[in-house]
Amino acid sequence: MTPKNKPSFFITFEGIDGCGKTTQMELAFEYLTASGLTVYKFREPGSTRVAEKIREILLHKDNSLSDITELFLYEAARAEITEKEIHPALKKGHTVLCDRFYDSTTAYQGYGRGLDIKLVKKLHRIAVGDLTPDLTFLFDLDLKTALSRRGTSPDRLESQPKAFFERVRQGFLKIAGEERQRIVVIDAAGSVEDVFGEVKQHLVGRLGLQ
Ligand code: Z5A
Repeated sequence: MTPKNKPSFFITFEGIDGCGKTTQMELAFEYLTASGLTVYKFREPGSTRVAEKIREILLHKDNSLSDITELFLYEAARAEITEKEIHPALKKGHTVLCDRFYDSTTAYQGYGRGLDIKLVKKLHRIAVGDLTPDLTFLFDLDLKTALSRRGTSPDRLESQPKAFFERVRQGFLKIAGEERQRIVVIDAAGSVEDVFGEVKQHLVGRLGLQ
């Protein structure tokens, strides 16, 4: 597979936890690298020294945070990774993969916590300027299956009630419905191989791989 001349490409992987997005991002990384692209992969929150510290605060289950504090911390971590890692890689013409980005904040803090969606979206712009993913995969999965794929010791976010995750899932689907050009909804209930088959088709089409 040879990539056509594409200056840079920014791809994000979204969905409720347990949907399999991290597994799919790893496969996409291997596939795109083998296709001859220089590919960087990051995770949110995290991927810089400071953002990883913010991640610890956000996920430690002994920390009690107000909804607004939580929102600011996710956006702060995002401002860090955007300025220090994502922008520089894109400016060099590379491909960037990110495990979650601002759609997660819209879904979790906006639809999940019930914070004002317009305010949440305003903060995205303060955190990342005009950066928008070129392509977003939303891995949609029913809650029961997603929960069965999770580890055994839940972090602060994973300890939320089921109704919270149902709101988050529906929130993600609403966001995807509003941005059909950018966001591809993938049924994540199939095997790892079947799900990646679909991801790969979109990668080939959107990145002009041959
Ligand atoms: N959060 C937020 O609230 N606001 C924000 O703005 C952002 C995040 C950016 C980050 O946690 C938490 O922060 C997250 C959202 C919130 N919390 N929740 N709840 P994280 O980074 O530690 O974890 P995660 O992103 O939620 O999920 P994850 O653990 O990385 O899981 P995943 O990416 O969805 O799935 P996976 O790791 O690829 O797979 C999970 C398991 O399922 C694993 O054993 C796989 O081998 C298995 N798997 C994967 N695919 C399949 C298929 N197709 N079939 C069967 N089994 C599979």
